[in-house]
Amino acid sequence: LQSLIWRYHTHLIDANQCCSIVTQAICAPVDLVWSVVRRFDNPQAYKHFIKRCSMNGDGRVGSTREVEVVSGLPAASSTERLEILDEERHIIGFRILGGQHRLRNYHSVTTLHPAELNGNLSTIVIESYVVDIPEGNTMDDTRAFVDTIVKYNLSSLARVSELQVRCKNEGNASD
Ligand code: A8S
Repeated sequence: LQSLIWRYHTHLIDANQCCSIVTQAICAPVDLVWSVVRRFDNPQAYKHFIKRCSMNGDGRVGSTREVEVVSGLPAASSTERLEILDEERHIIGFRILGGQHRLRNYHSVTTLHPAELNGNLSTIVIESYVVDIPEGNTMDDTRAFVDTIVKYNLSSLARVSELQVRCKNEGNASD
């Protein structure tokens, strides 16, 4: 685990950039969480700030997606490129290429790690990112803004995944 974190969540950054790391525990098995996270074409399954998404490509590295953001945010759209998708080690990463928003050169890596919480098969999610500090903003402002979005996304991911576990268990009970 330590070497995975070192390898995928250590970033070289410029003086005008900031980075951060957010973690989330989820009471659902890693394969279930991965089935949600791996869908580069369907981020709105748990990223609730995203209204619509259309993908260009076959879903492999190099594919791009065009996302439309819900109203009320200082953003409208984003063009994003899949940079890494490791199905065995449960790693996904993307980079923002452009769009109507202020997060230039944003890139993030998300890794899933199997765990056991209170005797349940569970998942630890680690997500780190790098982004340019927009002109007129401080590092602290930028980190606070992006951390809020990432934390919200990961807590939604927990909710969505845990709901699926419950549905499955209920299904088994009635078999
Ligand atoms: C992600 C992470 C982020 C998405 C941000 C940080 C974004 O979709 C939103 C607001 C913005 O200002 C930028 O994993 C952008 O999606 C919700 C449109 C990129």
